[in-house]
Amino acid sequence: MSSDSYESFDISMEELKGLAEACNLEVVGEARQNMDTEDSATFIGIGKVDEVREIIESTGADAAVFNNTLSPSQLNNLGNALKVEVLDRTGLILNIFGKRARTKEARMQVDYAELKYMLPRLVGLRSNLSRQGGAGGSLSNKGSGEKQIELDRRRIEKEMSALRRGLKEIEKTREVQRKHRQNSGIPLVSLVGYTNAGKSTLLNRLIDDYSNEVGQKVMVKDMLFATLDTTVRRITPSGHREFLLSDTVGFINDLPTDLVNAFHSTLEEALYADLIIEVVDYSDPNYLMHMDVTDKTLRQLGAGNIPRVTVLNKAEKVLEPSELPRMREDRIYISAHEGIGIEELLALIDEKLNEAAEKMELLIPYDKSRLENEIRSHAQILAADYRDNGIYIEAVMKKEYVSKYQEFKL
Ligand SMILES: Nc1nc2c(ncn2[C@@H]2O[C@H](COP(=O)(O)OP(=O)(O)OP(=O)(O)O)[C@@H](O)[C@H]2O)c(=O)[nH]1
Ligand SMILES: [Mg+2]
Repeated sequence: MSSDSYESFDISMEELKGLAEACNLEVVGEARQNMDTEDSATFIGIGKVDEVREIIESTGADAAVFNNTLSPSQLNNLGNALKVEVLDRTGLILNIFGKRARTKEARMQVDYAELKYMLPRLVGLRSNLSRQGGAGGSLSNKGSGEKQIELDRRRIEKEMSALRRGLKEIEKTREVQRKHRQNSGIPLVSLVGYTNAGKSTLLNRLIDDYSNEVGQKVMVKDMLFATLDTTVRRITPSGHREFLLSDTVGFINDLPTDLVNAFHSTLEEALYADLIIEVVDYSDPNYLMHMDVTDKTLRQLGAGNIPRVTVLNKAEKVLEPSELPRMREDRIYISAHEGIGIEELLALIDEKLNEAAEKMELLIPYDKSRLENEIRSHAQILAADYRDNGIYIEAVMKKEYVSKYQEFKL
């Protein structure tokens, strides 16, 4: 039991059910164990193993899912004792990601994480196979088994390094795209938050109302980890500054480290944002814990200091329509699904982006004309004109650049 209290353990078990459902598993029974120290062989102790076996026999379950990370030998021992597929939390999340990955990058990231997960578990896999084959336990066989494991290990390591190389290549392409985006001077706003909070719903809502890319909506589903890859769309709200909006993989408590590492390039998308929109499912009783996890994850990624707006979504389930939208400093209560509070959110985004940027009118003398390209590389150009006395530029640029061009200000 990794959680520090009964309450958080309950939440975590509830979430485990959600994860199992996202994996197309129906939950038919549950057992709990409370021990000071875990059992090194079976994690839950032999008495509890018997209890779980009884549940499996009476319900006809095909799999047993554990809420903790199990060691390779624990997975192996439990598989032998329970005679069904045994998954731990990491295995379950990997399974969901494996089912859901669509783009080449997501696919490769999941493959990599799966192989990394499998590597230390090879011994168990092999011994299971040889037992099933009825090879018996003769000593000569043991030698060939070890050799086989060694071969498997080498094959997997080779595959992993090929994947790593492939991912590096994709990362390079992504960097070029990012540079290109930065050069456009259009600010980047990133949707982040706990899985199932409504990030993709909000993106779709904004695409519907404020984008030319209406045909390019993203998938919305009432399940954990519906989105695995990153989508960026251009939003052009009338009367406000346009911006690019990105939607990416959601966060969850105890996201396995291997997955965080594998998905680092996808997750770090938030690092390059001018503004982060943190989407929260306000109707979820655990929304404060979700905010905590999101905050920790952002800080882990190094995105803790980026300006942030918090969107408390699904608020129509909790508050009366007359109370919506509600705003409190950098928090706004909306319903992405019902389209309530969208205008107000856009105004807040605009305000936040403007806090970090300034509109300037400049006149650059012709002997300093190289500055024109420099400005174009980081600012959004609203107008440019080659006049007799210099190059006139009207641009919106980040505050940090403003002082550099002070002497050319009109
Ligand atoms: N009642 C209500 N439901 C909402 C609202 N916004 C989103 N939903 C529902 O919440 C579920 C999850 O929405 P998504 O947009 O897929 O959530 P997400 O944050 O992108 O989730 P992942 O991609 O899985 O991380 C869907 O069933 C949506 O229809 C809302 O404002 N009110
Ligand atoms: Mg989504």
